[in-house]
Amino acid sequence: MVYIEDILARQILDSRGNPTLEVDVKLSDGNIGRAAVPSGASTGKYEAYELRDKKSNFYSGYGVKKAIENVNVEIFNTFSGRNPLEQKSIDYDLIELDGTKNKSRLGANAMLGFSMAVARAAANSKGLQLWQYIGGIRANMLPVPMMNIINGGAHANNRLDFQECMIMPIGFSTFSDALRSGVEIFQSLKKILSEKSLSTAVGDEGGFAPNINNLEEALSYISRAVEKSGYKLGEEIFISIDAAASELYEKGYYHLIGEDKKLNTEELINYWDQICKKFPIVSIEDPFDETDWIGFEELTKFLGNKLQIVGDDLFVTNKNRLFKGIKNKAGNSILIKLNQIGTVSETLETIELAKNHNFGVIVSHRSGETEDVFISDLSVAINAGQIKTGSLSRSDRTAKYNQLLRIEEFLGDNSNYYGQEFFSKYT
Ligand code: 2PG
Ligand code: MG
Repeated sequence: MVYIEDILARQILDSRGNPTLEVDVKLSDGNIGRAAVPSGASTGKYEAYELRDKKSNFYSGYGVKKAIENVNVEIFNTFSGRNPLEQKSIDYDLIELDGTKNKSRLGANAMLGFSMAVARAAANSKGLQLWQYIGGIRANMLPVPMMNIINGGAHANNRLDFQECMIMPIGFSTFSDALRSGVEIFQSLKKILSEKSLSTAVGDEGGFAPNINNLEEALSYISRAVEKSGYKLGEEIFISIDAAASELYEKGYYHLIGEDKKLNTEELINYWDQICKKFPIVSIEDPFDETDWIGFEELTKFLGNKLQIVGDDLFVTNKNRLFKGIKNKAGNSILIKLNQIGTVSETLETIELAKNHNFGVIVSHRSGETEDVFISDLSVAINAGQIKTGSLSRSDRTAKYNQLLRIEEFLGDNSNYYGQEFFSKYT
């Protein structure tokens, strides 16, 4: 039997220059699995706990020394000698070892780094690519990318209230053509913005962060860029938004400072309705606060057959929260982030629950990323159909697209692109 011989965590840097963990799992057959852990900025309050040292004179409190020690001592002592193919029992023993509800003792970052590295090591040991190992022979679907080409909210220092304005190249038959359209639109947008003397510096996810202060203006610039690139908005290219509304919510109201508006839930529903009438929007993520179940339910009732309504902070990749959403018809899709829940197995279980109830599944990066492309493989492994991994600049973002290009090439004629299926569901 192949077994885990060594486990080694080290500190590396994420795309914001903050420390994070990279974990190596070395097997008795000589194979190594390596994984790095991402980190959010607009984190949901129900996410698993990210362990930071909080010593202000050391990486401004962002150090991960304790999390690294937890991997190198406790996790190593418990899991060396184990069979890496037993992902599920390893993950559940890891949860038990931690012993807390939110993974705060060992740290979800420590746990996830190990869990992901085990999966990679097992794949390598089997001579398989990660997506093949996780997905088996049914894995063949390349995802529609949600490309975040205008950044706002907590990811940029402009006045745009909402966090992400994304394009979705749906009307294409291959991933590589869809990606190309995104790149061309991104470059056109750059020209349009600079002609208007607006900044073309990029935000955390590689999209532009021009100093504009309302959503309509941002979407108008995107519409022009689509047109200038020779694509048809509403036929080939559609718009998707991550409102990240938890960041705007205080005492029952949504404070849109850039737009100078203070809206209650009902007024915000109306706001979404109006903006959907003006632009071909097919997906809105976190249109309401993570506690505003009523908002999600009402919007789903009202627009859920036309629109993907995605829970990110609402569900935090957590099976129990998703279950509540399914029961109450709050949203119709889930954003999947491994580090919101903290192990590979729990992530896969949440995905399975979503799929069994016809919820859309979007595999997602975090705003603080690394060069690790685990999520690209995951998106294909589970035939998610959608991936959200930022804009068309910054290697931390393009690395994910580049891995999808490699997988597409490998699958050749066996590959499918989700565009048409998405199209028939929501457009
Ligand atoms: C989000 C993510 C990723 P963060 O809100 O969906 O785009 O941002 O990682 O900052 O939570
Ligand atoms: Mg989000």
